[in-house]
Amino acid sequence: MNEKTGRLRRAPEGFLSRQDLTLMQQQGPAERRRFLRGAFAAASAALATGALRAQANPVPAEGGDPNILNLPPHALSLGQPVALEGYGKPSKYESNLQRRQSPGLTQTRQASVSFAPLQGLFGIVTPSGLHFERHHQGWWDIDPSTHRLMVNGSDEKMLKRAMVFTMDELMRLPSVSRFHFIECGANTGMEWGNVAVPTVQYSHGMLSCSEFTGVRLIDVLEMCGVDLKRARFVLAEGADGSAMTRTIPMELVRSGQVLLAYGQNGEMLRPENGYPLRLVVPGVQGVSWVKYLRRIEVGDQPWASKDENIHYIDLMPDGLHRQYTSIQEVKSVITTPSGGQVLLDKGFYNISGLAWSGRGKIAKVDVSVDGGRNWRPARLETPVLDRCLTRFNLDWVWAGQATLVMSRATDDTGHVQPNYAQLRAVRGRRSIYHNNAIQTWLVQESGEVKNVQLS
Ligand SMILES: Nc1nc2c(c(=O)[nH]1)N[C@H]1C(S)=C(S)[C@@H](COP(=O)(O)O)O[C@H]1N2
Ligand SMILES: [Mo]
Repeated sequence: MNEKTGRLRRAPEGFLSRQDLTLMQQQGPAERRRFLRGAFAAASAALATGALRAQANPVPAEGGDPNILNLPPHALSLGQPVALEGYGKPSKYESNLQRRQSPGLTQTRQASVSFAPLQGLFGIVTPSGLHFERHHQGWWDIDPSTHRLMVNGSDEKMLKRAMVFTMDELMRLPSVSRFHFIECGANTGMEWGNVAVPTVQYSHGMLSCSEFTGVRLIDVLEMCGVDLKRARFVLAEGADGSAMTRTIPMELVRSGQVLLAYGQNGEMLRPENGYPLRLVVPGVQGVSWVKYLRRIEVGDQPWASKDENIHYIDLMPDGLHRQYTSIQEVKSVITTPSGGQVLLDKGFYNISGLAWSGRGKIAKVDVSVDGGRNWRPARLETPVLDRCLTRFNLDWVWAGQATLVMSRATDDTGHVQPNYAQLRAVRGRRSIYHNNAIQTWLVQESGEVKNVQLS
């Protein structure tokens, strides 16, 4: 296990031989199950014999007769009592799993970002305390009893009744819960020119996924008497000092996907993620998911706000900037093995990663362990949801030589994740936003994993 970058599990020694595993890779799922059963039986039989006994529990007394087993303290006395009240925390042994800032990336800690430790997460949900953070002017813990959402039109014709809602009023309305990913448009932005960061936390960690609960924006606009023939865009405005205003096309709102969200993973939003109210705009770059949401305006043209003119625009090879490219295109990354981790010995490993698309569901993820010459389909774990992270896994036997591992996702609209050569041919190398290129990790002979790019 690598101290800084999180966990990597390792098969006990003598667990499966390399020949066995190569054989296993060539077999179908039924044979694979039989094979793993057999291998486990052999491993547990081995536990009874000397070498592996120290791993068993109870443990032998130190310096004593190895055949007399002493019970460990946690089997001899009472455990911790339940607290009278309290909020649960992770095990102290998991204290390395933290969201982290990239040292030197930003000049102030208010206009900054912390990255989610993707290398240490399972499944698709990001624990709320590990959700990445991106603030343009620091975060706030706003009193929900004083917070208000105003809904107005840019003129009277757009919307019959401008309204102001309290949180209590919003939470009385019909509510929906949906799992979605949020990815900052600048995720992987440091890697446009060359390899710049060592780990998946820093290369892809401006990405998180939660179950969001809230009210459909379209329902609230209809309460206010929106004229859907005139209204073509909405403006979302945050209550922090960053003047974070974003234009969102009405088609997305009409589809019922855009939410006024107050819930995240079963509880209220975390302050860092916009408590008490944020916009959820599935598939669209994070900047449009306005936090501390205080106002929605309905209009018939884009507002061309600061963050739509000087930021979150794509610098193209001809030197011009492209605006309003807000969809997060199909993308994937292998989180195990990934940069900064170390494989302790050759043998069986579960390659695992995440795939997502701002256009729909993930249809397929292919994995290559030879630098992109051959590809094998990974298993997509359920649930596979619309505009949501999808977990993929693949059996792999590392033979101990230098190996290039990479993943390539395809979504259900047919979009395929590009490699760097393809992406740079269209977008150049000097952009910041919307880098969805295939990520390559080099497993070195030493077992150390490095971030690399294939030209
Ligand atoms: N009010 C407000 N909303 C905001 C921001 C902000 O600074 N202020 N940052 C935006 C950006 S750039 C991103 S990527 C997401 C990040 O959401 P998170 O901090 O919950 O991960 O929030 C967006 N919404
Ligand atoms: Mo962002």
